[in-house]
Amino acid sequence: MITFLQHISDPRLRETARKVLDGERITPEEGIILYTEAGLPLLSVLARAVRERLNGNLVFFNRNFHIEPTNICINNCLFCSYRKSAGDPESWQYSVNEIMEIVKRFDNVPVTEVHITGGVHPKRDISFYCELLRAIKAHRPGLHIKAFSAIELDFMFRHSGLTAEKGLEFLKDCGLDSIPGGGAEIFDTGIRNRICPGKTSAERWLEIHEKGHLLGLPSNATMLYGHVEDYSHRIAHMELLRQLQDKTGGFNAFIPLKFKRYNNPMSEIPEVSTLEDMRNYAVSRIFLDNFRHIKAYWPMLGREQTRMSLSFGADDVDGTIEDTTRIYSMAGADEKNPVMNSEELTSLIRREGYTPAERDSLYNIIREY
Ligand code: V47
Repeated sequence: MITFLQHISDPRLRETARKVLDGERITPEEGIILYTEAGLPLLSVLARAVRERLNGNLVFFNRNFHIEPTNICINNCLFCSYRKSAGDPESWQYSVNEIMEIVKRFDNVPVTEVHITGGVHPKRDISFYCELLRAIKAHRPGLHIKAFSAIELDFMFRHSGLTAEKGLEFLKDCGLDSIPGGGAEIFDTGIRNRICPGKTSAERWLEIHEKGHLLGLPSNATMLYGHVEDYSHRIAHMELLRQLQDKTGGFNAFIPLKFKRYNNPMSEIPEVSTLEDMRNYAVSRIFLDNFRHIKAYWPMLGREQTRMSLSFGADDVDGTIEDTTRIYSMAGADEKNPVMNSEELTSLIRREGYTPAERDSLYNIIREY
């Protein structure tokens, strides 16, 4: 290993690489050095060392489907290709019965998780969402419900005058099992005001996740990158997540989300390259040393890029999805019909030399392939 490090001429980069290989935490400044000074081959070596320490040779996936109850939203995020106003012919708002019809389509499919998230509907309150959770649990008690981003939750709680703690306790009692990672975007206030003015603040996002963790509701965390932010904003975002994870240990996975430019008001911004995506996977894998899992969300990335991400620290490829999400297809994702069965997922993972492991929502292994 000493010989390998000797080939790195920049002393700051060499010291950063040494720390990573020795299992030491790197500082935010060292995170920036990795983004700006490290070549992709070095990043791949370092990220794979970290992923191997945490997950051996395993790459995880689950069997899941998504429900997007509505695309009507009080927010007007500039990166969003999906939001519509009430009354727009392209808007939708499913009733509890209509959502249950979707759930029932999977009655004979061995899915273990439903992921529910959508727009922040101005007229729906927490009792609507509780009724939905209860209906799903009554129909299929074993299905894990990962639902409602901190943005949707913030609105529900404010609307009904509940604290985050009380609101989460209530939803947990209705059947909520965990919280997805959406709505984090970039925590920096200046960037947030530019890309999603008026949206729930970073502090509130973090508060809701912290309260969830303390109540036994694990969650994920996302980062929307590749638009107007720079590396310092990405590192500051991950530093806040790393600090919260040190406190609670409640995050399951970190999910970098690449900004997709079609059909939204930020379309003039070019998308970053695949090489930049790989750089970002690797730095997040290395920096977030207390997150066990880094998820490459294949409906957004595309199959080939997902394969590549496994060499840059990703150890989770999300799930089978079953063609049930529109957030990315409407924003110009390569995957127009996001559906991959478990055979396709496992062969994608195997082709990169890893061992596929089907997991449940808490990363317990259901089956190794
Ligand atoms: O918060 C919206 C992003 C997120 C665009 O927890 C966009 O397992 C890129 O959070 N280009 C919602 N990104 C999706 C999400 C998610 C996805 C997969 C798994 C999990 C999980 C969570 O989608 C939003 C926003 O950051 N997004 N529009 C766009 N044009």
